[in-house]
Amino acid sequence: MKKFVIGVFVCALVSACGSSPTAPENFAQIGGNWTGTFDSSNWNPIAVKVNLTQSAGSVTGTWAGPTDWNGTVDQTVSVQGVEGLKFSLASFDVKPGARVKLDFANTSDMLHNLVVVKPGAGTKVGEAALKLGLDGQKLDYVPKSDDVLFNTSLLEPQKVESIYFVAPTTPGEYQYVCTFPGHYVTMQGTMRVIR
Ligand SMILES: [Cu+2]
Repeated sequence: MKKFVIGVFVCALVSACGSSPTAPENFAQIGGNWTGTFDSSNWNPIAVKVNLTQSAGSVTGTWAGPTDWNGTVDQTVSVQGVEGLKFSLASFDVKPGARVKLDFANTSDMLHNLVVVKPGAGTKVGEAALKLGLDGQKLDYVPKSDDVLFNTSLLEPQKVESIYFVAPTTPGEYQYVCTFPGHYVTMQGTMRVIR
């Protein structure tokens, strides 16, 4: 999995701050303070992610999304990881092929991610994450699997991350799951792709 660092967060706070971030091909020029990584093998229709950091109630870092989206997002969805090992939404709907911005906020005091998987694959992917063992942490507990469609990073408490993806074109009941070991048992939801 190829990852590019596409920015440096809060340069002013880092003494060894380098030159300003350069957006890779296909990416909008982004100003200000921000950080992000994206997985080039996951470019359209897979998620592009931007990590945003929350401080004093405000989110630092903005991004209009992939350049070829021309600043348009068809749908924005906000989901939180909440206390009690749950997602704040049991389900949400997206249209087939929609350009989706998904804001994931971890408002609990545990580590969480959000992994969108193929229909029916939530538990399977959760179990695969359990078997990652010592490799799990560096993979954000996301197993390498064709069942995984889009995912956020593993977020510490009070962190926010937005990912951008093109929804599957095939309608169905996809699932999202937190793959931090053991959480998949209760941390699952349904992303309905529906016309
Ligand atoms: Cu979790």
